[in-house]
Amino acid sequence: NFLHHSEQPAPKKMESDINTGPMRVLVTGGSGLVGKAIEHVVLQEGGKLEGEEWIFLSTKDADLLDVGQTRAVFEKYRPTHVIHLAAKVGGLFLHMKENMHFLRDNLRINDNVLQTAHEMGVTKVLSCLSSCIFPDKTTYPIDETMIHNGQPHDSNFGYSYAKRMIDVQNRAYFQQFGRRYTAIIPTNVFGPYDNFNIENGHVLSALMNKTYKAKTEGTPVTVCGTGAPRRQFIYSLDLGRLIVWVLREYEEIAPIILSVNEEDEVSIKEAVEMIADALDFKGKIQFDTTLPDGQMKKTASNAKLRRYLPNFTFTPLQEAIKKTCDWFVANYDTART
Ligand code: NAP
Ligand code: GFB
Repeated sequence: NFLHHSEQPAPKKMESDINTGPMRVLVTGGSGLVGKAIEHVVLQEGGKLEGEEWIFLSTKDADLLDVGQTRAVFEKYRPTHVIHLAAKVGGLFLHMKENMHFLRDNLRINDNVLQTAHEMGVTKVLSCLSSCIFPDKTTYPIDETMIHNGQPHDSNFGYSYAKRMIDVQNRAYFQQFGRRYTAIIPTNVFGPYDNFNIENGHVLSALMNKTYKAKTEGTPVTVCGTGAPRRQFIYSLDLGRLIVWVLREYEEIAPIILSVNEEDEVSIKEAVEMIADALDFKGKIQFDTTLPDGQMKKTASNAKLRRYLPNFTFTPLQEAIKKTCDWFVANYDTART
């Protein structure tokens, strides 16, 4: 059906698209895990080109739930391009508690950002979906054409449907106005500036905090669930490098999965052992199987990415976990815990 639009030819450029000057890039959610990684790539790794402006927003600049504040920040910066990361984000346990808030807040943020970008003639918007929004009952590996092929996992249906609507909105802005608004689909992201809160954070950041505390207090580490679920973890700096590439070079409306290879998928248990190594934790690791496993797997194919970037190399997982743990310990007092 019309949503399986990955075969679509790259759309013709709209008059307003032919922006010959340097980019002025507005990054919503610029103060978060992914935003900070893009900032590092742009400012420290030559990601920013001569004459370009990159602006990294947080809620202090504008609460994007509010359409007036959204318009004001767009009018202030007049971006030619937008990387839209801002969202209500959380790990499995926060999702299970607040599906309606995840649905409504993200629908509102996304509509405010996309409609304002359209009204202001933004040339390109790159929004962020997630690999947890795919159908729970599916064949593997999952690819970009399968987003809408069935119900998402019940634990985060609110967030999943809000994210899926970005893909529908992008399609609608293209079909009616020729807007080249697209999206990326990262798998589980981790890295410096993550949310390390034990209750609401994602698995790796929460477990890094738990392991650090266990080492300090001489207590065991408790992993939620069986440790059997499998995930493809992408290091935030690798994702940042790929996002800068997508902004500059990727012309399709259809989303693109940004993930490590399928064979780099690991179990939660294997990831926990890497964290213990990275933090030199030698104590007991126990599994509380009264707690949920959530999705057992959501193996995604990065074949489309490999068609564009066959030689992109990801940071090896153990090395990326070590770098993140070192950052966490060095920044413990200011990290989100
Ligand atoms: P994060 O660290 O929690 O950062 C969220 C960002 O959104 C922060 O900059 C936050 O600003 C901003 N934000 C939240 N509510 C806002 C509002 N009402 N108005 C304006 N800004 C608001 O999240 P993240 O992990 O970087 O996620 C970034 C994007 O990647 C999200 O779209 C997420 O869905 C997607 N993603 C994440 C993962 C993952 O595993 N982390 C995986 C796949 C996709 P403040 O700092 O001011 O709160
Ligand atoms: O990152 P996470 O919370 O979310 O990982 P998802 C949940 C998996 O890690 C489950 C196990 O299998 C949990 O049983 N786990 C073990 C833990 N110990 C812990 C712990 O201490 N904390 C947490 N949080 N999990 C995410 C979405 O789903 O997928 C995000 O919530 C994002 O929004 C991401 O879209 C891609 O991986 O299940």
